[in-house]
Amino acid sequence: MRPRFITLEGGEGVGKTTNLGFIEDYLRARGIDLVRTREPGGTPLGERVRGLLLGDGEIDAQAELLLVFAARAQHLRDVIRPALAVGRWVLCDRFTDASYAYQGGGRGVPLAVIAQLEAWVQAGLQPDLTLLLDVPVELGLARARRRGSMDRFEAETDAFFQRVRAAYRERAAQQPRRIRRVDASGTLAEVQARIAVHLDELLGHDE
Ligand code: Z5A
Repeated sequence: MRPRFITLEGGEGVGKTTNLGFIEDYLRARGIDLVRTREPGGTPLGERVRGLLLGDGEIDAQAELLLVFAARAQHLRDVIRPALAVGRWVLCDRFTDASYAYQGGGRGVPLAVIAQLEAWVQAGLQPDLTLLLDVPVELGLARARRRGSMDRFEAETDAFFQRVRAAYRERAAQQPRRIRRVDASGTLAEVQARIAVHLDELLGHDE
């Protein structure tokens, strides 16, 4: 079976981390060998960049965008492309759709600039499937804030997260084959049943 590149996206508190474990188990139970990774992060350099991005202090929007793409370039070279090349699936917590949502929608960076970096760094590589976990901003923030200490993004305003959500939903509407919006409100069991439908569809393509 051709290896697949799956990404998980969404705003704050949508349950990405919680559901990544479910997706990993679901795929492994069906005999799929996969690499689970995340952005920003996934490599020693990427994890250091992540520390900078989530830490305290102001970061210019252009600098923020370049940092996420710097980490992504290393991640693609060291983790994502090598895994796919040897037939392993890749399951990644956030990828370039997050740059469009957070730096584009949230910070107002022109989408054309992000598209240029995407073309340069990814050279045509795109996820096969992106699951966009979607909940109203108020619900996601309430879940995220219950967890306690907040990082630099989580301290942003509600208006910022409304723009992030709108940008994600717009991308899903523009690329409906790749980006599947999953209603992530409701119980975990309900959300996971919705996710499984998309995984089954992807798995079914090779059967
Ligand atoms: N970023 C960027 O700006 N540009 C980029 O290009 C990239 C990233 C790649 C770090 O991401 C930041 O990087 C991110 C954008 C920026 N912004 N922030 N912050 P991250 O993915 O590491 O951070 P995060 O969004 O905060 O993810 P998270 O901490 O892993 O949260 P989550 O995955 O959305 O949620 P969770 O931890 O799985 O769940 C939250 C809580 O809700 C938890 O207590 C769960 O038990 C609970 N939960 C989950 N599902 C349910 C349901 N269905 N019902 C009830 N409760 C639930």
